[in-house]
Parts: sequence; structure tokens; C-alpha cells
Amino acid sequence: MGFSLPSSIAFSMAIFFAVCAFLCMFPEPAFAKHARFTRHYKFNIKLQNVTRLCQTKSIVTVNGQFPGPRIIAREGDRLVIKVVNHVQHNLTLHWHGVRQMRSGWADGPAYITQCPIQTGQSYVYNFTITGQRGTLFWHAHISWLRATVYGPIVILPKRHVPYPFPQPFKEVPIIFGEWWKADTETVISQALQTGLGPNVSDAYTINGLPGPLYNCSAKDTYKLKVKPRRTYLLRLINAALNDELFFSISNHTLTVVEADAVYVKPFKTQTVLITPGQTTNVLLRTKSKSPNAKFVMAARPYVSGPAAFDNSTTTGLLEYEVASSSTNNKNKKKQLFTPVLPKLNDTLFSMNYHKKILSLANPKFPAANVPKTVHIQLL
Ligand SMILES: *[C@@H]1O[C@H](CO)[C@@H](O)[C@H](O)[C@H]1NC(C)=O
Ligand SMILES: *[C@@H]1O[C@H](CO)[C@@H](O)[C@H](O)[C@H]1NC(C)=O
Ligand SMILES: *[C@@H]1O[C@H](CO)[C@@H](O)[C@H](O)[C@H]1NC(C)=O
Ligand SMILES: *[C@@H]1O[C@H](CO)[C@@H](O)[C@H](O)[C@H]1NC(C)=O
Ligand SMILES: *[C@@H]1O[C@H](CO)[C@@H](O)[C@H](O)[C@H]1NC(C)=O
Ligand SMILES: *[C@@H]1O[C@H](CO)[C@@H](O)[C@H](O)[C@H]1NC(C)=O
Ligand SMILES: *[C@@H]1O[C@H](CO)[C@@H](O)[C@H](O)[C@H]1NC(C)=O
Ligand SMILES: *[C@@H]1O[C@H](CO)[C@@H](O)[C@H](O)[C@H]1NC(C)=O
Ligand SMILES: [Cu+2]
Repeated sequence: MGFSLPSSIAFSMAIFFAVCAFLCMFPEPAFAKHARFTRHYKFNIKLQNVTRLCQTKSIVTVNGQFPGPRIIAREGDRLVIKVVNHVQHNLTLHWHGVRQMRSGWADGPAYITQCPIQTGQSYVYNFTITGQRGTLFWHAHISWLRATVYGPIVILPKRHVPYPFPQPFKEVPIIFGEWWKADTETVISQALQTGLGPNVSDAYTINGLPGPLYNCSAKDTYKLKVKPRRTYLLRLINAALNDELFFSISNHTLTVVEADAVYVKPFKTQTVLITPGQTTNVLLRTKSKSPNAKFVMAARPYVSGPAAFDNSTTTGLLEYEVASSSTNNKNKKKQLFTPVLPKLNDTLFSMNYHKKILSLANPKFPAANVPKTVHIQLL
């Protein structure tokens, strides 16, 4: 008996091989609509000398960067991050907010899902980003190493899937942190020994920079240069250890569109309130003409409890690019506008602000992945 395949199977196989050949000829961007990528990162944990508030100290960093490198992925992608520990501290990294579907061991909290990565050792975090898009962040997750070991996770929607808001001209991570002049591992171990609250931070930072309200810090000011009549997506991340923060940019209204990698019903606000560990994407629409002015952006805490806290304010600058032709405008002294932030204990603002954060589940913005039966129940 000859060994021949039924013609229908042979035909299917021919099609199959043709499709395979086609896939090889047309790699992902041109062909597959929702292809998933594996994105590789190498994180070397190493010390770096950094100067802030008039003094230099050695801090733990990823790849010598502070804040750390940005991870970029699309929803559905796999991330493979090789972490090599070159410092004396044992540590882990946590992918803050990533749901870790069927990859709990990659979550990162030390002694919860893994033993710390010891000095000289490495570990490969391997997980997919499933059903989430927006902004999250990563940080160290042992003791207080997260004070300096942190960076953004940018999750773009699947390819060819638009944002449920106007496509921004540019996307900018704005990551808030807290800075101690003292060694942060000493601060927390002292607190654990005395049983008292840890010493409060000396400054807040915007993208690692405290800004001119702190001593010696005018040169360490974050500046966002913008063009007029454009929409910017600011990916706000609160990587501070302990404090909720108000954030505002003078003379500009922000539109909140996403929180913790979930789209929200867009709403406008002068001030955003963001808790430590939280992320919020906002749209910033720039003015129609470059004004002869600079606009201060500022963040300071919201505090409702009795514990001691750092009540200082970090500031950065929003600056409009001036066309090279209008040189007289360039040389003119620019006026500086500062925002008015809510009072440090403005609980009413907090309550009203959080009431505005609502899901996108409506006919204009249907929620994805909600089973049909649930839809019917909701209707
Ligand atoms: C930091 O500065 C100290 C003192 O100057 C120096 O010994 C050390 O090598 C520096 N560390 C790094 C990582 O550059
Ligand atoms: C790192 O972990 C090892 C193994 O548990 C331990 O012996 C060592 O003391 C730790 N190092 C530090 C600096 O905590
Ligand atoms: C990551 O995990 C996937 C699924 O378990 C596996 O196929 C792949 O080989 C892993 N990659 C690395 C570099 O460990
Ligand atoms: C914490 O504050 C106390 C009181 O001001 C001070 O004595 C101590 O040295 C501080 N600890 C660190 C680690 O800076
Ligand atoms: C700034 O420096 C001055 C002079 O050295 C000092 O008196 C003041 O306390 C410092 N302020 C802060 C916030 O550290
Ligand atoms: C900024 O806002 C202040 C207060 O509302 C206003 O007086 C000023 O004209 C505004 N400046 C610009 C350039 O929009
Ligand atoms: C911040 O706290 C210090 C010390 O408790 C206090 O002297 C200062 O007035 C406070 N500043 C603000 C802006 O509340
Ligand atoms: C907020 O603090 C002020 C003093 O700075 C106080 O008068 C007021 O009662 C506080 N408000 C609330 C809601 O605690
Ligand atoms: Cu975390």
C-alpha cells in the first residue's frame, strides 16, 4: 500500500506551509495584527554616586541610572528581564501592578514569591503583560532599596488599537520620588530598632530632580519643553515611599485618562492626587500660542494622619519652545507662574477627586474582556 495522504490533508498542509512561508517573508509589523513580542532587558544592579541637596552619596541603581531605565512593551508582550546583582545588598525587583497571570513567581516581593538575588548572582524575570495597558512601574522590593531603584513601565495598546482619547503628540514619563540625605537602609533599620517612625525624607523629586525650592538644587530642575497647540500624554508615577502627592501645572488643565493601567472616563482637573505605588496618565493640551511665560509644575503631599511627614514641595518647569525667528521674544524676560495646590490636609479635595475616577464601561467606551452575561446584567 502506498503511503499517500488523503488529498484534503495534503491540501491543508500545502496551505499551512504556504502560510508559514508567508509569515517568514512578512515579519510582524507588516502582517500580524496582534502579534506578541518578547522584549529582553538586562538590568545590572550597581552603585552610583549621585549629588542632590548639596551632598554626594552612593546609591543602588539599575545600570547606573537614576531614575532607572524605562521598560516599553505592548499589551500581550512577554518581558524577559535579566537582573544581575553587583552590589552588597541582596535584592529583588517588583513589577508593580503587573497582574502576573500564571507567573506569580516573577512578581518579585522578597521572601514572598522568591528568595532575594544575592550578591554576584542573577535572576531572569519572565512574564507577560495580559489585559493591561497604560503606565506601571518597577522598583526594588526588599527593605528600602526602592528609594533609589525604580523606573517606568510603559505599556502601549496592542498594535493598531488606538487610545480611547486623542493620539498624543508626545508621551512623557513623570516619576515622583523621595530623597533622603542619609543612607536609606540606615534610616529604615534605625526605625526598626527604635520602633519609631522612620525619619522623613529631605525632598521630593520629579524625574529624580528636587527643583529650586531646595538648597543647591536650582540646577537639578526637571524641565518639560513643549510646542504650542499639541497634546502631551504625561505618564505620572508616584514612586515615593510613603506620601500621597498633589500635582499641578500652573495655568494648565489636565485630563485624567488612565489609572494603574486601566482606562478611566476622562475628566478634567487642575490638580492630580496620586498615592505611592499608583500611576495616572493625564493629557496636557498646550496653549495655542507660545506665551512669554514659564509655568511651574509642583508636587507636595496630602496628609490626613498624625504621623510626621516631609512637608516640602518639589517643582519643575513647563517651557514653551520659541520659534527661532522670533528672537526678540526669546530675549524677553519670561514671567513665571506658580500653581496653587490644595492644602496639605485637604480631605474634601481627595474625596471629590477620587469620586471622579470611574471605569470606561459605557456604550462609548465599552469595557473589554467583560463577559456578555455581565453586560446583560449591567443593562
Ligand atoms: C563614589 O565616590 C567614592 C569617593 O569618591 C569613590 O571611592 C567610589 O569609587 C565612587 N563610586 C562610583 C560607583 O563611582
Ligand atoms: C544575603 O543573603 C545571604 C543568604 O541568605 C546572607 O547570608 C547574607 O547575609 C545576606 N547579605 C546581606 C547584606 O544581607
Ligand atoms: C520565558 O517563559 C516562557 C514560557 O514559560 C518560555 O517558553 C521561555 O523559554 C522563557 N524564556 C526565558 C529566557 O527564560
Ligand atoms: C534620624 O533623625 C534623628 C533625629 O533627628 C537623628 O538623630 C538620626 O541620626 C537620623 N537618622 C539617620 C539615619 O539619619
Ligand atoms: C539651606 O541652607 C541654609 C544655609 O546653609 C540652611 O540654613 C537651611 O536650613 C537649608 N535649608 C534646607 C531646607 O535644607
Ligand atoms: C496664569 O494664570 C494667572 C492666574 O489665573 C493669570 O493671572 C495669568 O494671566 C495666567 N498667565 C498665562 C500666561 O496664561
Ligand atoms: C513644615 O514643617 C515644619 C516643621 O514641622 C514647619 O516648621 C513648617 O512650617 C512646615 N511648612 C509648611 C509649608 O507647612
Ligand atoms: C487642616 O490644617 C489646618 C491647620 O493647618 C487646620 O486649621 C484644619 O482644621 C485642618 N483641616 C482638617 C480637615 O483637618
Ligand atoms: Cu511595588
